[in-house]
Amino acid sequence: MMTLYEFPPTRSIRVRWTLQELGVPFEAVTVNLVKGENRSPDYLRINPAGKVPALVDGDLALTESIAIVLYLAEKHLEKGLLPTDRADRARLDQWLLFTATELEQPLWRIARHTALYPENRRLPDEVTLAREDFVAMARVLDGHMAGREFVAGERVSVGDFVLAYTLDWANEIRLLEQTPLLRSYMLRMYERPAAPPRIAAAMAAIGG
Ligand SMILES: N[C@@H](CCC(=O)N[C@@H](CS)C(=O)NCC(=O)O)C(=O)O
Repeated sequence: MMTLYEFPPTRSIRVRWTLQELGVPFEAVTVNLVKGENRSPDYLRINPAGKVPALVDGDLALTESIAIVLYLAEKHLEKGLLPTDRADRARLDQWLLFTATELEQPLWRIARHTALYPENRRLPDEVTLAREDFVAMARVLDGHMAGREFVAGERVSVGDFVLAYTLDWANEIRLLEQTPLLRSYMLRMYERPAAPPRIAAAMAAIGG
């Protein structure tokens, strides 16, 4: 049985989403970041970075949400969460990297400079710049998504779960207002029966 180490509002949602879409059994362990459980010696043995998510599958302890969802989709290739066409697979990798570097990084900079760094070290200009960076790259994605149902190929893939979660994060800080197409794509993805709770619901559940 695989074990997912998660904390619901975080990037672990990407992995839970993938596991639920695959319909495979897994054990879920909550690593409460608010209580600092990610810094316990036991958890640091699984992920020395002290971050969630992590997935343990037999002898394999894997970190990095995108590496984990790709592993899961490859392990259960028959479930069709990866494009079979070589060009579509390359496009999937392209958009996964775009999501991690061009979309998620500005969101992470905003989170750090509004909430995570010590108050006296936060840089308001960095937040303004990161918001601009996000919107510029969201517009590029918006152009790509015009007339498309899924981010890569003609079927849903793990790229859609990673992207929809990231867009939900952006939506939480009102960064999708200029790209309504991306917002409706994100909402459509979360209507899937196997979708996890939205970030706002996960936050409410932990009293955030
Ligand atoms: N690139 C990593 C990022 C993981 C990450 O930064 N997780 C955050 C929550 S979204 C975390 O565990 N933070 C705890 C900490 O840094 O102490 C991934 O995608 O898995």
